[in-house]
Amino acid sequence: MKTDVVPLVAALVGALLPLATAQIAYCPAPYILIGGEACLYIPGGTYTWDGARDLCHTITVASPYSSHLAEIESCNVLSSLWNYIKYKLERPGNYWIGGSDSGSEGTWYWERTTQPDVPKGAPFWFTEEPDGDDLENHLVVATNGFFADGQGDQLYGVICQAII
Ligand SMILES: [Ca+2]
Repeated sequence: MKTDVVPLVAALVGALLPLATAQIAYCPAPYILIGGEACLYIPGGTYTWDGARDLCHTITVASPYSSHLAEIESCNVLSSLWNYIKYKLERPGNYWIGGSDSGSEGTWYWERTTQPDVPKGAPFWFTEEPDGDDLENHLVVATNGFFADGQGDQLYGVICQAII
């Protein structure tokens, strides 16, 4: 009996694992799969945060995806993204993503959903970030690979995400 149970358990684990880890197998062009979980694209050029948001919205992708500033909620995606930017693209720098606390100081939300689901604290945010109070209300993946708050009129790179 025991010998029959082991393959059954293995089959069940194999069937459930993709659901548990939210793996994505395919991303619509020009997006690429980062960390096995997120479809991200990094256009060239630098933009204000508003300009970055508008740029992502103009990228046409196949249904059911749509394009937005990136919503990074996974440590795996953040570290994989930073390795991609630094070692593959070789373009380390500051990059806008889709978070803001412009509506309510200290409450960080995603611009697409207006939900306060932006991760808080370590290991996403760098030590003592966010530190800009009312002067810095938009979310940056900074040169050190961690979240920071930035002034929305600064010109930074852009990370877009294709989201279902
Ligand atoms: Ca702020």
